[in-house]
Amino acid sequence: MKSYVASGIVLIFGFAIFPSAVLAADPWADMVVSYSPGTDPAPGFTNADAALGEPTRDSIAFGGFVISPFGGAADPSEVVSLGDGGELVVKFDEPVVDDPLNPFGIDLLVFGNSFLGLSSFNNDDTDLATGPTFGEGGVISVSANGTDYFVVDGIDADGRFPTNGYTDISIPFPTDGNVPTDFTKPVDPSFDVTGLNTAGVIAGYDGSGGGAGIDLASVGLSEISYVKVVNPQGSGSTPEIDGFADVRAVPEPNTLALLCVSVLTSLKRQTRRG
Ligand SMILES: [Ca+2]
Ligand SMILES: [Ca+2]
Ligand SMILES: [Ca+2]
Ligand SMILES: [Ca+2]
Repeated sequence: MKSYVASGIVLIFGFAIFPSAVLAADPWADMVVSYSPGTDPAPGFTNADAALGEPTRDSIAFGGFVISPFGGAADPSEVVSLGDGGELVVKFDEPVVDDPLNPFGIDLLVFGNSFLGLSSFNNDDTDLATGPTFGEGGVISVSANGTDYFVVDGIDADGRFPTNGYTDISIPFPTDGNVPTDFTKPVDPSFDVTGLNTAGVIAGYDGSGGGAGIDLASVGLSEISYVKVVNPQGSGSTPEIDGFADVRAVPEPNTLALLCVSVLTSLKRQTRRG
């Protein structure tokens, strides 16, 4: 009887507090539908599966380093490149939903290997973000059915905000991190990095792992399962893609309090019954 009650509790907590975690087996893209490298992708970076699963936190390139907003993923096992005219289409097993409880209205995150400009390279707190993000474009479009795609205007796939692996870093090029960021949490789109040192940038990320944030409402869709990234012919750049994430809904404090009350009430009921 006790074990029955215990599993009931887990179920209650799971449904009450992490509804999207229960629905989504994992929040990352699950399948490559198609990949066309285009002309002259970054040499060797043509493994499309690199865009599936969790974005890169620690790169194995150059002997290994920690991903920060100042240095992105750089190994062919981590990112896939789109040459001139290249195109990548991925699919999520569970739909990405335009959930009103998603932070800043952002529902989908696309991760590239962009990085922030720096005023100097002392690798300490005197190095300041100059403002611009060094990305390489990539036009994002989304689709519910895999046939009808809607272009997301003004948001580059390999652009703002650069990926960050850990919240406890204080220099631009750290060799280690202990507290992982949340790749399902968007950065506040109004955050301006200009003039901030690493600690300031990390504080502004507020635990997020970065990524280009997309509000599905902006294209009039309530949910999508397919994401396409195109490098238009003649763009002059070669975007890299690291991964895609379904943003995790965050219940408002009032909702959370109510859920806790209801969980406690049902626990009491179960205890009485047992
Ligand atoms: Ca998934
Ligand atoms: Ca939204
Ligand atoms: Ca890039
Ligand atoms: Ca990846």
